[in-house]
Parts: sequence; structure tokens; C-alpha cells
Amino acid sequence: MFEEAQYLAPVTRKADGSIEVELSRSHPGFADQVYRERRNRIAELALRHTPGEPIPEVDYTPEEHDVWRIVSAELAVAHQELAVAEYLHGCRRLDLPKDRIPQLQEVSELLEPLTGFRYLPAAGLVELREFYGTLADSYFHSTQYIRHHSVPLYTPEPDVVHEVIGHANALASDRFAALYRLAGEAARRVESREALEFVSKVFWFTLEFGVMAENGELKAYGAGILSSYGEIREFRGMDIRALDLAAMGTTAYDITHYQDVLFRAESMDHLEDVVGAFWATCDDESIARLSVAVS
Ligand code: TIH
Ligand code: FE2
Repeated sequence: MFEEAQYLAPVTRKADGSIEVELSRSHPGFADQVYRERRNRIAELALRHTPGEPIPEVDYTPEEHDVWRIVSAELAVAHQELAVAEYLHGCRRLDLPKDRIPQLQEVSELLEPLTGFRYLPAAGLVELREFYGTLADSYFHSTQYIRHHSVPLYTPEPDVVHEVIGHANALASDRFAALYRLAGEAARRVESREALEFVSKVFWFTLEFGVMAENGELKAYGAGILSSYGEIREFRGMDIRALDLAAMGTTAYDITHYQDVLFRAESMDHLEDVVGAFWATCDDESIARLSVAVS
């Protein structure tokens, strides 16, 4: 939840102190009063959370648990065929519930002994520097609501399916967790807004939407592909380009539809050597040089 932030529904406090999530007219839940009420309550919970305290529990409805059950079963099948081995390794280690939405506190407690990562609830937009910076401390800001039941295949809005099935399974792998941390360290190191955006775009085209060659086949490791059973069935037909820092850091993308440009790493080692090393060492100057190379 970060670049995605630009799509997130704004959260406002009304005069009477209550919290309102402003869904846009085009949101599938816009006309659904019950869903809107849920979103307001869940945002309120996140705002009440104090770091260090357990993450407040959401009393998900049977209908919401159904969405998780259906989506997670579909995705588990797709993952066997289309996800990279390192992600599947994370799935086996984390072993998420399939029949109900797990509480973020529970996800956090499953994850911490594996790689040290913990979850924090986010009511809405988390500022770029904050979202990435805290990755360096092994914290992942996560939304807690679930997508509207009318759009289980794909949502442009990050939800608990995306944050947990997409990201937590990756964060359960030591190798992916190390990459997330390096992205966080890079975000803390760079100073200019331009450099921070470059770092976040490299994250977008890798940990969010990255694909990888594996045994002669194209597999996905990006959380955004791995949480959408619409998109995961389509990514092999997209415009697949070679891994290229300058291109990833400067290519524009539209969050509201399937990503049509994807960058392919040749292996886990390749991803670590190029992107991991970039995040480990980049600064404003090196990023300015990379940006000039493509403009
Ligand atoms: N499109 C993803 C899904 O349907 O699970 C969610 C998001 C990924 C990245 C941004 S929003
Ligand atoms: Fe994400």
C-alpha cells in the first residue's frame, strides 16, 4: 500500500468525529451502504491503533470471509502453475488460513519468527517515505478491508487479499524479505522527491509487478500479479522487457488496469544482483545519472 496510495480512497474525519472513507463514484462498493459502513469502521480501527499494541481485530462478515475463501482457492491453483518457486516456498512457510480472512495481528505473528517482518494497519494513504522507510525496520503497512464481493478477480485498490496473499507470502521468504528491507533503506537514504519516486517505481516493477524466468518458463513474483486471479492469467501475454533499472525507474504506469509492461529478471540471483545491489547503494546522484540515461 503506497504507490497504490495514489488510488486509495481518502479518509476524512467528519465534524462529529466519525471517520468517512470517500469511495469514488466508479468504486464497485459506491452504492453499497453496508460495504461503505464497513470501510468506515475498519478505517476507524486502524486510526485507533497505537504502535506496539496488538492490531485491532476486524469482525469480518460471513460474506467477506466468502470472498477470501473463493479468491484464495483460485489463487492457490494459479500459484502452483505461475508463481516463482521462492514465493511458493514462502507460502508453505506462512501457511495462511484458506477458509477465513486472517487478522493482521495473526499474519504479523506468523511472519515475525520467519523473517522478522511485522504488519501495521493502515487506514488509507501512507506517505511514500513512511511506507518505504519503515520497510527498512521490517514493518509492512497494510490495509485491512477486503475487496467488494462483486469484483473478486481484480481490484485497483489494494486490499487485505493483496497485502496478505500477495505480500505476506513473499515476506515469509528470507530472500524476498531482504529485498523489501533494501528498498526501505534506499528510500531512507535518498533525499530528493525525484529519487524517492525512482526507488518506488523500481519497487513497483519488481516486488509489485515483477516476472522471472524459471526453468524456461515465465513466472510471477510481484505481489500485484499474485493477488489478482484475473491478472495472473494474463501476464504472460504482456509486453515483457529485460530488467533495466533506468527503464523501471522512469516508466509511467496506470494502476487502474492490468499492467501491460513488465520487466523480467532471469533468476532470483539476477534480481538480487541488479535490483538488490541498486537499493543497497543508490543515492540521489546515481539515480540522477540513471534518469538522464533514458530521457
Ligand atoms: N490489482 C491487485 C489485485 O487485484 O489484487 C491489487 C493491487 C496491486 C497493486 C496495486 S493494487
Ligand atoms: Fe502492494
